[in-house]
Amino acid sequence: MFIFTQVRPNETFVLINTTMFWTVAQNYCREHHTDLAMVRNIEENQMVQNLVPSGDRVWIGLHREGWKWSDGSDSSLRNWRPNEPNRGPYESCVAADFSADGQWEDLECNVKSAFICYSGEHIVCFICGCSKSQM
Ligand SMILES: [Ca+2]
Repeated sequence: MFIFTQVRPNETFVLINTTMFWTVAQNYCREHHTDLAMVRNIEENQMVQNLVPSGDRVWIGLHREGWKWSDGSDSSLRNWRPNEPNRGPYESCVAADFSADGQWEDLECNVKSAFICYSGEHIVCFICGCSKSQM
């Protein structure tokens, strides 16, 4: 069973309560939804928080290559817990920790955790027809 919350029109966050490695979670999201969730501002952090039981930790779509989102876009939000990120190349994947209001910590990617996907679809219509592209 999925739990959804609306992010924007045509965009939702989805909590997946099965624990997986970060890269497996990313593949799962890409296969079944759009990608791991991008938490781009405090409002989106709050939406994720609404899905996650307090105290739980969930993978989000941020990783160490310049702290970019799973889709390659830069993260302007920085929401690290105090003293994070803290272990350099040993911890390259990011989880939101809801024992600390969803603040981020870097973890080893081969930790199993529940995670948040998002589903989004951008539909562009032209006179000659419609094309769908994923946001
Ligand atoms: Ca860490």
